[in-house]
Amino acid sequence: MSGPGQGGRGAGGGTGRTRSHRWWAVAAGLVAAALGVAAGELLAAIVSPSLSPVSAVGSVVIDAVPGPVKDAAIALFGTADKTALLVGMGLVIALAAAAAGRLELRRPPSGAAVLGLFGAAGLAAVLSRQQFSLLSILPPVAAAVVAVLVLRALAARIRDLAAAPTENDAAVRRRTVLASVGGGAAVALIGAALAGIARGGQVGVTALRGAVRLPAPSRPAAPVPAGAGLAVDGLAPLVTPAADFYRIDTALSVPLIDPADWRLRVTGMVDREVELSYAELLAEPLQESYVTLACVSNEVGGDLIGNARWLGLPVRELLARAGIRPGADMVLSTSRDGWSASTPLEALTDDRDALLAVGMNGEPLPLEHGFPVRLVVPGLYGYVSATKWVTELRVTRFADETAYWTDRGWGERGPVKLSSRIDVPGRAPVSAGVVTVAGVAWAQHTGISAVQVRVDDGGWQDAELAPGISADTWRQYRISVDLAPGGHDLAVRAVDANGVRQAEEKRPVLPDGATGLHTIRVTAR
Ligand SMILES: Nc1nc2c(c(=O)[nH]1)N[C@H]1C(S)=C(S)[C@@H](COP(=O)(O)O)O[C@H]1N2
Ligand SMILES: [Mo]
Repeated sequence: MSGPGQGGRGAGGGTGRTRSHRWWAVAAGLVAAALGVAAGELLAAIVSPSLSPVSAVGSVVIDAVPGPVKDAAIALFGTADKTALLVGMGLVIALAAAAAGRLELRRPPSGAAVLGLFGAAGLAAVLSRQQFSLLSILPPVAAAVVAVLVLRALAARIRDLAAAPTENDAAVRRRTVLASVGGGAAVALIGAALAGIARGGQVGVTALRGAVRLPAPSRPAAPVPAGAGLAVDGLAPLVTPAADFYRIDTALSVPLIDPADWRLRVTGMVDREVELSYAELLAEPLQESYVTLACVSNEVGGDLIGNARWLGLPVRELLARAGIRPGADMVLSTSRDGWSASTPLEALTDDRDALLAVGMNGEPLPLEHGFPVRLVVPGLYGYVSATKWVTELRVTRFADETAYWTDRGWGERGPVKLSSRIDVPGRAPVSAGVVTVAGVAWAQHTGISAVQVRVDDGGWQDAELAPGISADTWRQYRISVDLAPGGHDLAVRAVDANGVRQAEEKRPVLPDGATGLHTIRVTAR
């Protein structure tokens, strides 16, 4: 065999062949990056499923992007925001990997250096996470080493091919390149599949959740009054099925918690610290209540709101057991993944049903909604109250500590704003004549007393208000209006139990919730 240097670079010189070498280089870059990512994810899955470098980078991105961008992403992608982020990350990595392949072919080892940089970014991301441990360094380092070595090896073979002195040599070397690139791609696929399987932690916790037997509530929820759920097609159901419940959190991969390992600690300005296991919590007298949970990022008319039946222990009983010291005015709740919320103490000690919840609609909490235990506080937006995967309640003072979103410019107090939404009619044109308008209105912990609908510049008309479950839940309304053929603007406004009317002034979701009236344009034919 002649030496690799013999023909010199570009010996095969024809533009067609050079172009095909470039494509091989792109493929080499992609395969190298894929193998690196697969190796890192596989190792992470084996070491600890919560240490995936991809998730760590994603979480850093989530924490780093400015609030308004995050809000825009939520508005644009809704609950698919995380899939969108992962797809975006995949595209960035693929583009960089393709470029790295080309670079490595022309100017080694600059392409390998690009992949090394990506590994370093993964390492930095892992190091910045809360759950940092020495072991967590391994996956990103392994990913970088694998990617760099594979790229160097593949690029060397492509250069070999480019330098083939004869067509015969070229044919042999092309087969070598094809076999290594193809083989690498196959191994990457298998590795990714194995990582998915090893991530079976998720499967495992799902099984543990399936084994949980929730106790019957000592204090069941008051029965839903007859007629509270109106039979109108397209109207949000009175009780939101868990599968349709909006999901908002900063956790790229759902924290996987074995209920047997779960502990809640009550700490801070207390007379005695209290610790509670899941079994102990289930043995407490639990109560059930319907609470409508809303996100502060919900735009007027938006769907980041849902109503569920929650089973849990009133937080005030737990706090009473710990004994609150004078001067405290806030409880900082922290989740397993390091997220936090600052809740006004009085919302957790007054007579409202603030719950340390284990159940949602009669089932253990879904993994995405906080399994095994979360907080639910009527009347407050989720960001200041609804900590999922909660592990600590620290009694403290607003003056001393801040929480995840309040650190990022959101209001310190987050009472839910009185609001209402039109669900029906939807976007499709309606037949002119009598048209049903229906939707929901909410003023958690205060209650709704009236809902009114306006057609174009007409007067406000009282809608039929369905009976409510409690002041903590939304209420459905319905009204028949007469629409002449043509376009019409429909608006809705609610009045709360104190007679306060929903604010018409348009305000954005930042810093403490949107205001304004939900208005829709309908075409009648
Ligand atoms: N651990 C954790 N809990 C969290 C969050 C989070 O990012 N992490 N987001 C909060 C926000 S902003 C909202 S609106 C509610 C949403 O709860 P859901 O996803 O069950 O609807 O969870 C709250 N609890
Ligand atoms: Mo939220």
